[in-house]
Amino acid sequence: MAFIQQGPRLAHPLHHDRVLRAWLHATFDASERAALEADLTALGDYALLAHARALETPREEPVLTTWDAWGRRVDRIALSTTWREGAALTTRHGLLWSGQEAHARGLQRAAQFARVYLYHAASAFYTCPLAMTDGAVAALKAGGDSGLIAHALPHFLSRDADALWLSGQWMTETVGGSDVARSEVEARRDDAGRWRLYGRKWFTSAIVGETALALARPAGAGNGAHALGLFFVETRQPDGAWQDGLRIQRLKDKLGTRELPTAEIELDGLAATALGEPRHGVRKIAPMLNITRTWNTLCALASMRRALALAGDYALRREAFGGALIDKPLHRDTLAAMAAEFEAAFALGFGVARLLGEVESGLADADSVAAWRVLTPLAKLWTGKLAVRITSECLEACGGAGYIEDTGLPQLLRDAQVYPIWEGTTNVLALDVLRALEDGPAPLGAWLRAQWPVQNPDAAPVHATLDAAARWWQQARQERTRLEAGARGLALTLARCAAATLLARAAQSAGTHGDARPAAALRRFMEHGLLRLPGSAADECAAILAQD
Ligand code: MFK
Repeated sequence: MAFIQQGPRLAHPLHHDRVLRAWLHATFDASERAALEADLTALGDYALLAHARALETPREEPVLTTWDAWGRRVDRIALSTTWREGAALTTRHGLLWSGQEAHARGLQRAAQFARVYLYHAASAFYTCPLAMTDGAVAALKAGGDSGLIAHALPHFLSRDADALWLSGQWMTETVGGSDVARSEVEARRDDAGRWRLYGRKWFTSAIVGETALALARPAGAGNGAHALGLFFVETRQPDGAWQDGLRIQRLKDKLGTRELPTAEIELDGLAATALGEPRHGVRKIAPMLNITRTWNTLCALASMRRALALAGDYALRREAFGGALIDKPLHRDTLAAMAAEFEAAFALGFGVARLLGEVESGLADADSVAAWRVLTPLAKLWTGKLAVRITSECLEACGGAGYIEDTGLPQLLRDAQVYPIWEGTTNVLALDVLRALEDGPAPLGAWLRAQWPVQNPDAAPVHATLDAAARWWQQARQERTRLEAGARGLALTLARCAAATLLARAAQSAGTHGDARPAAALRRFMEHGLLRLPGSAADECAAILAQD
């Protein structure tokens, strides 16, 4: 009989993820773990089901129907099965509400993001509107409008699927998604004094959300970010029809995340509520950005983990050149190199999630708050890039099958390409790191040093790299162009130092239980190098780019 290769099989994402299990063990006490277990197991079960379904059924994509048969404008969006299951799973297993529960040690975000990590790869990016809804909770809380908070938060954090509201984040316009200070959508008061929005939003994920936070410029307010307001809108009328003044023009034809209905919309008098004075909209939406960037990080980790799990399983099943792939030294080395990078990224991503909970609970001191502010964009930018690299390499580890659609593997790479782009590109986030590092990298360096387990020999190269980063910043700060040009290198260096530090803590904790694997991952990660600062050749950009 002709040879038929077995495809990779997905093991239970909770029971067979040693990195996650060790982290759960190190973070929560036994009773907390027992309380979490039911949700995490159910989300892992769902991941298995969704994976099998995706392989067996034709891929679904959202469909926009603009007009009904009788000529009425309806803008109806038909969603995929996974998306239709999203609200029930979210509310039942606490994808949103668990992040706001009080916890004596501020671990509510850690518990929430463990759920996100298990759900994401199965969710067909239903996690995108969840991220934005979570961000809207933060922005509304920071805005302090008690009426609006009482109106919206019980829905955002509902445990009842029928009561759940999702929120969009309407920032990006035709002028772009990075320099949002140029936003053109206008806010005007109507005769009754009510704000109404006019103009086009060019990229609105989660268009099916019942609400959104929108940046808009009050008429006559002038240019720039300070002259933008932040507005809360409700998208639906009580009977479920769209509000007057909101039209879905088309769904975006994206490289990946194709089950996610991202839309272009036209606003023609949509009623809106200003969050406080309609000024400083970017400052007001910033709390949302930091939350969605944390989701981005955890979702990037989840995608990496899924790709590594499949490539790892494939290496056990695939025989070539007289033996299993996993026994081929070079293939094993390639997988181990990726796994070490992933394990370091996991330590950083979950470290940021945990820190977020401590900050929000008022348990973090000023140095930790400052560290969290910088670590959030660092984690997002590094994990976003790493997800593309790792998913690409995992496809290659499956050979030609990795390039064939109905193995389900190519989608991993297409989807991963979104992580470095949305919620701030790598370069925009590197510049945000400069913004957050006001006094340079030295305070973050000091905070990281304090996290190291005592007398750990791996600390020395990390500390030396942090010193090098601080020296580079001292020199580069004299010349803004140099500082900006090197911002990505600085950010990647700091991200790797932070990841090494947090992985060292995980390794120490695992070591007390006789588990030497995280320590081995740390050594391998350090071997890949920490330093990514630009060298002197970077000053020759203009010469390199010059054309005849
Ligand atoms: C599954 C996963 C999840 C996620 C899915 C989401 C899909 C959504 C798709 C999209 O919408 S993609 C488009 C996403 N766009 C962005 O994320 C925006 C990217 N651009 C930036 O982040 C720019 O850095 C920024 C718009 C913030 C720059 O604007 P400005 O006006 O040049 O910034 P400026 O003047 O430096 O900052 C304005 C204020 O905000 C300052 O405060 P003050 O007014 O008090 O001085 C800043 O300190 C503050 N700020 C900016 N970024 C902040 C921040 N504060 C805290 N945290 C931050 N990250």
